[in-house]
Amino acid sequence: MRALVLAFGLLLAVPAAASAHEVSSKGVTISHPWVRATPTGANVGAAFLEIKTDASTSDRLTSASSPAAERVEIHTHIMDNGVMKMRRLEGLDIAAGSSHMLKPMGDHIMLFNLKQPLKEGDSVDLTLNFEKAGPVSVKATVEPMGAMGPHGFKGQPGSGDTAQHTHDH
Ligand SMILES: [Cu+2]
Repeated sequence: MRALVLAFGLLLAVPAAASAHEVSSKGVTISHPWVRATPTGANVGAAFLEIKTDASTSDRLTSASSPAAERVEIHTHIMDNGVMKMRRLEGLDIAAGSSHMLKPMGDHIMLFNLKQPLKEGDSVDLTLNFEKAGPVSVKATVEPMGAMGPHGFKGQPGSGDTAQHTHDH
């Protein structure tokens, strides 16, 4: 089933198949979850992903959790007197038929008190809790420090990523 869903996602994503990596539940689809690698000693990380909804589905992200961190919060960035600051959100409303991108300098998921540094190439389990869709669990890939997008973000064709995501297991 999982392989089927992934294969379907790849079909839809052509020609950007290199970055197909998504999980759906009840009209909500999470695409390309990723986190940034953290330096030794850092105990805070950030996760980014895209939340898409079907035309008839609106939902609200109410919380998130991860075994990799003690505490997980939904954050946004706001401008305060010309200074970019992070602010915690109680939730994130996603309108029907929309795509909401959590990305660097925008809304993001913050991981506090990491149990260990996030290493490039690893993956981190992340569960997003939606009001209607319920919990949606994804594996976020750990991208290099300073990355501004998920693997394949720049659309590199034929990256090893494609084969990896079509594995049937
Ligand atoms: Cu934050």
